[in-house]
Amino acid sequence: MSRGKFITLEGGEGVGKTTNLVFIKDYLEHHKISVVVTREPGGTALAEKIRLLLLDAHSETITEQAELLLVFAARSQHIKHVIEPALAQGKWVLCDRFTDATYAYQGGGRNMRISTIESLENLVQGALRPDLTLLLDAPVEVGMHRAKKRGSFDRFEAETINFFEHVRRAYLLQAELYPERIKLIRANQPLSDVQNEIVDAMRFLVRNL
Ligand code: T5A
Repeated sequence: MSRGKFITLEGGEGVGKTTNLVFIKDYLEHHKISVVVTREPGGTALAEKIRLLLLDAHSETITEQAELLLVFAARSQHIKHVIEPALAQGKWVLCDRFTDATYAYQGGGRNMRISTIESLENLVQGALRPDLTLLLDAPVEVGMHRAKKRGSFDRFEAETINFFEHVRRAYLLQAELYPERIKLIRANQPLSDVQNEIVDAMRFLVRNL
């Protein structure tokens, strides 16, 4: 049995990752592909607990190092218990955020050293990298406006516009560094146009089945 494909969705707050995850799952299943949908931080019982630690506001400040290590601790559980087993069974894994988010938020937003993130990436993931990453990009205000409609903000969403500008810039830099893997999707368009771009970006993976 051939190994499944690993697809990740990335982008700043409120750009439409969760909305389009459902669309992509339906698209792949229409092509008779068995899909596991998951998310980061999270995806296992323990990793979901770490997600709560990361997203909830606490009276004790979380250091930047602790935040980075928590993200990778959750990722380690997720890879071992969900992602790798599914790929080995020939299933495709569709993941709402992965390590590009760490480069964007902890690298760009928190200004942590890229070499530190790279070391943890290699330690935790070995050779595992996504086969395709769809980077939904929109101006920060557009995403924040959409996210606001949902109500209260989590610990990241409460950050400044400046923080999210750095996050966006770091995501775009990742796309420049890995043009083969990361496909830029213009998320500041009507949903149907966003989804047409997504289908175009996925076509080569599906065609090669
Ligand atoms: N994090 C995560 C790190 O710091 N480091 C890491 O390594 C990782 C993995 C996770 C947080 O953790 C941080 C980053 C994050 O802050 P999350 O819940 O995964 O949080 O991420 P959020 O960005 O908070 O998720 P959101 O649900 O806010 O955003 P989505 O999923 O991008 O947006 P979605 O689909 O919910 O859409 C938002 C609204 O916009 C509408 C939707 O209907 C919805 O109402 N919408 C559109 N409206 C008009 N036109 C379109 N094209 C639209 N597309 C969607």
